[in-house]
Amino acid sequence: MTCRAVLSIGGNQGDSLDLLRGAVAAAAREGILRRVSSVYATPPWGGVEQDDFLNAVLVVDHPGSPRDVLDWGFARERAAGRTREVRWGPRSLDVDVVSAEVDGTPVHSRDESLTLPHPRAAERAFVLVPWSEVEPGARLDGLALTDHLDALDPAEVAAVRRTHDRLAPEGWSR
Ligand code: PH2
Ligand code: MG
Ligand code: MG
Repeated sequence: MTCRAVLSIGGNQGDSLDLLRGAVAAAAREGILRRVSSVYATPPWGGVEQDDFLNAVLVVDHPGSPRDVLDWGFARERAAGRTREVRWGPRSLDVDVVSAEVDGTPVHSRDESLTLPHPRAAERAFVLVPWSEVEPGARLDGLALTDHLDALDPAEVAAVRRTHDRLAPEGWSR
């Protein structure tokens, strides 16, 4: 089984850039990394007052199932010292599976521990903007990412600011 997954990574506690780089380095080392977006500075989404986040999107080709990709993300979160937190509150590293394909077929899952596609991805400029950078032609719930972006408040989209930091390790090639 090969699972191609789109992962949203982000955090706002500790050295966020370093923690994002750690997750990307692990994916590169394991040979599963296919695409990495720029790093974006993003206002907190979800109504909890907290610091801005750094966010990015990765595309991976994992040799296992979507559940294995989720577990891979949990392992990265643990490596970043993640503890259980307030829902939508501050965290050191969050790795979310946004969408997945198994052997080229899109996965739809209503499992409460892994809902695919991610039920809130379409509302989150911090996911859609970096995702459209690395997969401009991607679709989510039958619509192009650009259509989802057009449906959001333009101020929310504009508040997702691309930085000049790079996540991929020196010399990485897919
Ligand atoms: N993650 C959340 C809640 N709110 N806001 C931004 N900007 N970026 C995030 O990654 C984020 C959030 C819960 O996972
Ligand atoms: Mg999340
Ligand atoms: Mg999460």
